[in-house]
Amino acid sequence: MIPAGDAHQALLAARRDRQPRTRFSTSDDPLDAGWGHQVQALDRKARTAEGEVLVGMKLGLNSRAKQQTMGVPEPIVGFLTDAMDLDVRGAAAVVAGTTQARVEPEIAFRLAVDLDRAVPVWRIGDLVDGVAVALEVIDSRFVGYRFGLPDVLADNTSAAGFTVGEWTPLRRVGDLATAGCVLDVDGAVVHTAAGAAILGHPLLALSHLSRHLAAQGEVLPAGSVVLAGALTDAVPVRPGAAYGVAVRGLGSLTLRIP
Ligand code: 0L1
Repeated sequence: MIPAGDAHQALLAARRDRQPRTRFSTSDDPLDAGWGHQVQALDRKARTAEGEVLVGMKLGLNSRAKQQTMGVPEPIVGFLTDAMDLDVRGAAAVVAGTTQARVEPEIAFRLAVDLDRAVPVWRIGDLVDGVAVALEVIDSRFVGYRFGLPDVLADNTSAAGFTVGEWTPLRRVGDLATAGCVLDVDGAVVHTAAGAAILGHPLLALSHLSRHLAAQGEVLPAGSVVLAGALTDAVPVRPGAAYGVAVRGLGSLTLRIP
């Protein structure tokens, strides 16, 4: 088994040199999710030591569309820092550091309280102080996005960048499960979905996250952003293109790539 520290260094090199690599897990050495989390924790420690600030968490592979496309049948959790915020850092800077970037439509939640325990589904709404439409830029450090569960966890769930629209209080948003989502590129619709694509209801992503954090003994502070996971398959990033997402009740958002 490749030691977690060596895998972390290899992923750093892949990111720095913009040179995707082959996956670590093989049929002879399948690795496991615990190993993936260990590598991800090393990445997070290194980034915060360099001054990046943790601003939230992201869930991935919450929709059947994404699970089937990526061949990983369960949700995954990664972290977000201020350096990934496209509005802080600028889309040009984030995209310049990627090699095979893709964009996907998301629903974002803002935490009203510290998330410090596993929260039952019927109390999840109490955790949320705002909901927004969002776009995530992902960039796998594995050639052609070919990875297994431990690999994608080690690679911080392919996180590269994100942007969030206007926050709306949860009580003013209708049923998120039936909210329609439209993703367009340069005005042409490429994917559609409903909120239920995310685990049956986007709020269940928060429930999943609360159990994950409780298992890790970790607290996510009030004010943090949570990306609930892509509603549809991702689309490749092209220089000069504009990516638009609209979700009923949450409004719309456009990301322009220079
Ligand atoms: O590279 C990937 O597709 C893994 C991250 C998935 C992000 C998501 O499903 O929201």
